[in-house]
Amino acid sequence: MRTDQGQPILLSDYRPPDHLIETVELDIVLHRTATRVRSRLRIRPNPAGRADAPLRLDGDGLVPHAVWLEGTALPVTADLVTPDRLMLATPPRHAFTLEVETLLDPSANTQLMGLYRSGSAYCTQCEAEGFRRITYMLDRPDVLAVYTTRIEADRRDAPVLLGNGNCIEAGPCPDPDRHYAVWHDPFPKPCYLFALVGGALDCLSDSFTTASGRIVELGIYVEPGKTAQAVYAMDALKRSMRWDETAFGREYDLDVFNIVAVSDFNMGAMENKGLNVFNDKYILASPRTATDGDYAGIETVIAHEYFHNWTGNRITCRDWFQLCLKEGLTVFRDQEFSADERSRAVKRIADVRTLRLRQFTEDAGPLAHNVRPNRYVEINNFYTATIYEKGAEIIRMLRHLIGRTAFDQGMTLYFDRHDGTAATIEHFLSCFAEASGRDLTAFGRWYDQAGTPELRVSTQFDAASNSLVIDLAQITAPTPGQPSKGPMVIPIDFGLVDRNGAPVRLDGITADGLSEAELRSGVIAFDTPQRRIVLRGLDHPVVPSLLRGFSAPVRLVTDLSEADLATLLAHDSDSFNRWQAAQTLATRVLLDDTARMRRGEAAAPLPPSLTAAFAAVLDDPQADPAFVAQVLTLPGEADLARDLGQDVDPDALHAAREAMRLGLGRALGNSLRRHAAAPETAAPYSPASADAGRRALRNTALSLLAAGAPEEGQALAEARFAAADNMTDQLAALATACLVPGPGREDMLARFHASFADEPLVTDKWLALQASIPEPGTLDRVRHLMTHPAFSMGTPNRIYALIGGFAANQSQFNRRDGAGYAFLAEIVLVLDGKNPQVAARMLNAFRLWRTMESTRRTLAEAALRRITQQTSLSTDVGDILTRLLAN
Ligand code: B3K
Ligand code: ZN
Repeated sequence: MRTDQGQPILLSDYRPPDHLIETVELDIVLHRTATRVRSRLRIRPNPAGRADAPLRLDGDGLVPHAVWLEGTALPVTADLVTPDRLMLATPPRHAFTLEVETLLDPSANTQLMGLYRSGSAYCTQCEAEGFRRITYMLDRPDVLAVYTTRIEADRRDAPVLLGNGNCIEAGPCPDPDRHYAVWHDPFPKPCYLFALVGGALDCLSDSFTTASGRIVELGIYVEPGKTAQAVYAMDALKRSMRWDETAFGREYDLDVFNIVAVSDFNMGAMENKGLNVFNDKYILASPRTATDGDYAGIETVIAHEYFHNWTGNRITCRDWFQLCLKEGLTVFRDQEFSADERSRAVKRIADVRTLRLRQFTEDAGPLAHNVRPNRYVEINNFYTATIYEKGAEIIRMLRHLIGRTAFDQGMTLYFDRHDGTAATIEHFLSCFAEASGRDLTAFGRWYDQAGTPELRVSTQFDAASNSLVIDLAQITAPTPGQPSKGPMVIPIDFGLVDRNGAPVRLDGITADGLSEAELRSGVIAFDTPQRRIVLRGLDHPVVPSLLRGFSAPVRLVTDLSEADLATLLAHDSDSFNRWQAAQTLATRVLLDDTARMRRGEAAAPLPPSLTAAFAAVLDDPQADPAFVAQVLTLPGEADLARDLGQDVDPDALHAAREAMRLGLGRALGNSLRRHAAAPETAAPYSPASADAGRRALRNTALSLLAAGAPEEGQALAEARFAAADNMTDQLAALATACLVPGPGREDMLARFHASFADEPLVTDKWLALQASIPEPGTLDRVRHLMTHPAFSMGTPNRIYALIGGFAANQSQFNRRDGAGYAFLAEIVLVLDGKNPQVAARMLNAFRLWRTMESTRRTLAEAALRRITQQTSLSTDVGDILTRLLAN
């Protein structure tokens, strides 16, 4: 445990380091329980720091053995070194060398930070502050050093030895059972990008020739026997490398690029320079074991980590407050990559779904924070949807506002100017201000003001004057620590559609309240609390299509009529807004029905206009199947809960949503049947997006059909389950079958598990699916599954699947008797002693507890307070708890 626990770190306290570290030479002798690390640091005073400052290196639970200053051994006393820091009160005033030897036990490292064992391999995770668990260091991202790493190990224990950069030497040790490798990374980097791996791993090799002709050796290392499952990841890697050259002009810069897949990993993957380490969930795929969604996830994460080589590694962050500088930008880049590789419209819809589910929900509760926080207690708790997803939205808005040309110029300027440095948001924004000639000061508020702005729009067509009046208003509700908010610069991409669905050209109309540039570009830069826009010269009524492509991360509240929304759903040239119109129509009905259910009434019959609108999309032979599947997927229960905002009864929400699924299932039965029963193509499985889209529609139609006609749906699901030649269809069929209680589903679950008992990643699907069943028996089922040999509290993937799956099950986690809350509290307490990062992540399930109706709210609070009673909570869990419970 660290001693600086619980002390907030403030952005306003930032000072440049007093010392710089030029080189780090590591000599690491791997051993399962006693790894020896010798570190040799070349340190010099920083001219930009304080003169005569002491040197304080960070450590975290280290066992120091010896320290040498300029070759002379120093006595290892507590003045000099403790497990958590190494201090030289009066370090030399010139450059000097400090050597330290520490001893580590990788097998005992259950936090999975620093050096640890996963399966039969040694691996590391250093971001954010894991390097200090390996050796003493100025562990901050603005200290950039050149690393050389010698790794030695028993040949049988670790035949493969990998490090950052290029391998410059390798060979046998004098003891013939041992060998070593030396890796050198010429690019100065912060220590959070350090990595090493050792183990018995198989390698899938390939190569890539960069635009300028450099040949890069590519390797993906996996557990023995699994290279065939890394083929798709390799393909995604090569496509990512090419795309970054064409889209951003960025080439790869080392002779090798290695990826290692491990099965114990706290998050998705890590962008260590030249040596990415991945959760194997984002590498391994075969048609038999991975769904279309898994393939898409692999493509995204491979691209994301690869793109970090420029946005994150070559240009890193000055301090952790600037985390979105690399994360938001890199998410934006991976989203663009996937949009180019797949259907742009469908990708945008999927990204916005994620944004709303994860980020809007975070923004709506006690864990809301700025995209650039100004304070943190535990930085690991800030790898959030706000930093990542909202961070990416800011970049997207910037491009909307200044246009593609200026955006591209700004990016080039950023790469040229800040390569090799640790930068800030100000550095980044000023490149775009220069490139566009615009003042981006007000826009910069997106980084420093939390909360999701609500954009209210009311529209009125005045037939007498042939004009459309649009009133815009924006308001952002208070968030923790920010009681009052200023207006944001909201880019509103807009167009007009006439009542027959034809687009209305903007060049024939005049406008009040819109600048020439706004009218020409079709993007309103709405930056005041209110604005009235009057569009004149319209000879017939029109429907405004606002926020096209979801041009800003705001909650749009419109007064458009059902008929207008139906027009947009049927005809808007912007696919996103077509989908959005369907979501808005459905949400209105769902929230009305929820209120009805709470009054003890039944759901109202579905409005015929709604079923007609859905039917039209479903029956459109021209429509992209993936798009149709998105339209048919109703807003989730968590989204509806967030939209309600208070006095939430998850049972009523669930019932309302099920009632609508049943209604749609019945009303659209014939069309759904046609899609659901559409024969499979004879072609072998391909994860390509067109094929995936067809499967998505077939399976979504099946699920909706089963809601309206359970017996028929169940029979179809069972048949598909048995006949499927790929995991996508098989899992979708199983999920549909799981909604109907009875021996049928239990039998399918058992068969599924038996076929994939030796595939941990498929076991995760099996666990998650059962945890998501919206029935009161689910909690007992989850408890029972925790005793299953396939489950382990030591493996994050298993925990995310079973416990995380349950926490996402709105009606069951939020059970009215509080048993779901009590269960999660129990789990958090057990996990905290083992892996605080994962424990803190699980605690996030409580982020909307205050919006629940009062019985649940009281029970949730009691569960949270029970956790606080535990002495010796980790900083990670303590920080989240404090914020969840703050008034
Ligand atoms: N940068 C890592 C995340 C590290 C999380 C540390 N708790 C992965 C990524 O965003 O690419
Ligand atoms: Zn990232």
